[in-house]
Amino acid sequence: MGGAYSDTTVIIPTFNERRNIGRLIRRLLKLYPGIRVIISDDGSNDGTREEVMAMTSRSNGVRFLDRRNSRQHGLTVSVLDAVMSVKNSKIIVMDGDMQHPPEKVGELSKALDSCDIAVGVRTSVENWGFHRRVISKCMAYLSYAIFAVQGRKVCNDIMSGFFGIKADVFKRLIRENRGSFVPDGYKVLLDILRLCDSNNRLEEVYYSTFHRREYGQSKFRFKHVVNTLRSTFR
Ligand SMILES: Nc1nc2c(ncn2[C@@H]2O[C@H](COP(=O)(O)OP(=O)(O)O)[C@@H](O)[C@H]2O)c(=O)[nH]1
Ligand SMILES: [Mg+2]
Repeated sequence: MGGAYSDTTVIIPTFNERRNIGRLIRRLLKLYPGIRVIISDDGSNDGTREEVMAMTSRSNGVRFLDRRNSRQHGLTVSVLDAVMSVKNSKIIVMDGDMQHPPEKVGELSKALDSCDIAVGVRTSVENWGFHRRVISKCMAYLSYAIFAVQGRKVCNDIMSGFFGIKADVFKRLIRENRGSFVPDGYKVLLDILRLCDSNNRLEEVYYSTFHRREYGQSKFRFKHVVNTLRSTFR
């Protein structure tokens, strides 16, 4: 398949995103000719699967990774499983609820021409309650401090779920450190930054607002805070 973005695959982990996912995929296909999209779904029961399957029959750039019967569920393991089937040289990871701007995927992809990891850095967050804001800030500062002290890679949005990475770099990290990723974690980027080499180049791509999710509810739970600590201290 030709097109300016035929070197790029977007991986979107999903759980019950029926009302968001169709719009996001259409937007990506429209903005980025030749791009591929993998929806890595953990057994949604709201019709996400049917929504995406209908699109896979219309566009061969879209694939549905059905993890319904997988041994292990979770955001991170869903991304890792998808990575191993990517044939393109660049990978972008983003959420399926329209909180990450599809308009910035192109910039992340271009950044990967000159770096190994490109992190989408949000400058503000829309509509998060007080608790979520405090938890998120505390976790981010803690992880940043621990990583900085250990001489590991850091960036201005260490908790970002929106990033790009060269496929060969990501695959090597998974092959060599599979057991070190926190499979049911929420912060796959933290694992990557903890495990990558100091010579992996990192760039940041700023975007203005982490918008409110379009439909449905966040799946963020207290256990994800614990998992983030595991990602930080491993
Ligand atoms: N495959 C998979 N995706 C998940 C899981 N939990 C959340 N997601 C997806 O991960 C993305 C981020 O989740 P979300 O609930 O929006 O988290 P928040 O933005 O931090 O509140 C969304 O696309 C979710 O559908 C999971 O256990 N498995
Ligand atoms: Mg979200």
